[in-house]
Amino acid sequence: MDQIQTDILNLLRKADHPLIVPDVRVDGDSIGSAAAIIDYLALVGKSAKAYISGPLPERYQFIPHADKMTTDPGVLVDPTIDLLIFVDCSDGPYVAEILGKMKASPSIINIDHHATNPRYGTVNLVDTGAPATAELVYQLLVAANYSFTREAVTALLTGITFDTTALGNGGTNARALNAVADLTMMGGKPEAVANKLLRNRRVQALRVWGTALGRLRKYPEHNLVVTHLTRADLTENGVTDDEMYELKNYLGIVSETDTVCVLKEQEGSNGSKAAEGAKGSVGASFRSVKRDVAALAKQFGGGGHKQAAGCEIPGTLQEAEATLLAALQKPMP
Ligand SMILES: [Mn+2]
Repeated sequence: MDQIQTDILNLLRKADHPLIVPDVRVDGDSIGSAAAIIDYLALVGKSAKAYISGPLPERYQFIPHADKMTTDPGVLVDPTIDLLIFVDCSDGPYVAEILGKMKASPSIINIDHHATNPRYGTVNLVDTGAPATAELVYQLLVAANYSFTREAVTALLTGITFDTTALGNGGTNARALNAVADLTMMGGKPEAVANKLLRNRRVQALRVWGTALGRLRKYPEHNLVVTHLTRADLTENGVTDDEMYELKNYLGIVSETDTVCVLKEQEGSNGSKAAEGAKGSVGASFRSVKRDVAALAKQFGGGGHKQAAGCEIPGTLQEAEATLLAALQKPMP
């Protein structure tokens, strides 16, 4: 066990009122990592909750300990909180926002695998070689000699499966395969997790995927393909943003170009008004093989991983695409 793991386990064991805070983006890795830590804390006699920024989307309802994840900001003002555990969170302003709402001044554990993590913790377990934060939590629990429950196994498989798109994307490495093999030996069901998390899409949602696929535009000079989704695509078909989430990941896996970009009108942007020049913004998600899309996203105030990143670009869909193409003309800063 290394020193950082020892320090984290000591803080977890010492804490009377720990609170877990997954990243502001509720996703399989942030939620799976949180669930595994809740599970471990229960074993050492602590009933911990996780504070999440928004309700759990339907497809995450199967996550163990979902009942201990709350959107109630009231949990943050509890003056007895003595430990915060951030997982998968490289978002400094979000950490500051959470701390700003608190009455207590707890110790902070920071477990993450993003290169852009600002290391805001009392203890920072930040490892960009990890395929998922859940893999770091897995290593931590191995170091703790934890006898993994079925719940912890499912939670950790969820994190790794999500971030590696079922061991299919560029983030998949030996550590991912090792952890998944080990968790499978413990009785985990990676196929079942992948089905719940990444497959089983509703036909309505797949039709909208089809619309987006039909709009693919290739920019060979940038080794890039771009597509877009309007708010109307979603509302007229009765599908949610969450149901579109995997589109960029599958495009990233199956496209011949280096980089894929999915542009999506943000909620609150009105397509027709935006077209008339009113304010609006576009979410841009990137997946790549070689290009550093984290650096690209950072130019627009976003971030992420080298091969998977995102940002928000002001303007209409057309304007956002033009802005993006202009940024690619220039050499990277
Ligand atoms: Mn992650």
